[in-house]
Amino acid sequence: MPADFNGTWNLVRSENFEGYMLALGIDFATRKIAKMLKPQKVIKQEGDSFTISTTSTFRNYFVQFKIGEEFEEDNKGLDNRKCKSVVTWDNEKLVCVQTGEKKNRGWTHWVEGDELYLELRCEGEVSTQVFKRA
Ligand code: VLP
Repeated sequence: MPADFNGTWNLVRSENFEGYMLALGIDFATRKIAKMLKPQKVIKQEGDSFTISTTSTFRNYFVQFKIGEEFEEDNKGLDNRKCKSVVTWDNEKLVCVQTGEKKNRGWTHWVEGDELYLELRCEGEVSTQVFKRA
């Protein structure tokens, strides 16, 4: 039985988001705003099909995928770089590899108790975000 990510999740803490944004080349002004945000994620999971909407007072981002099926990701409103993404299961974790201009880019989601974790990776930087059920 894979983990159940369904639900509405609010950011409660984050580590090294600044480092991740720097690795992505996000400009100073945008980073100053982005690091103050408390985004909300709404995840819908039906078998191996997922939608993840991340919303905030500043920008929103939506992604839709099926496990194991590569898709074009535009990262619109984030760094706007296109990449080819694929999400797979690693036991109970969802692992996304984002192949493109940036090396070692991707993310991992997992649930621990009532918390949703998101590890964001780019080049040598790793940021961890923790969300709680709304
Ligand atoms: C861009 C980099 C902040 C910073 C400026 C905009 C959308 C997995 C995945 C969904 C993400 C999180 C994106 C963080 C990139 C910041 C606007 C923040 C709100 O989540 O849940 O594909 O990629």
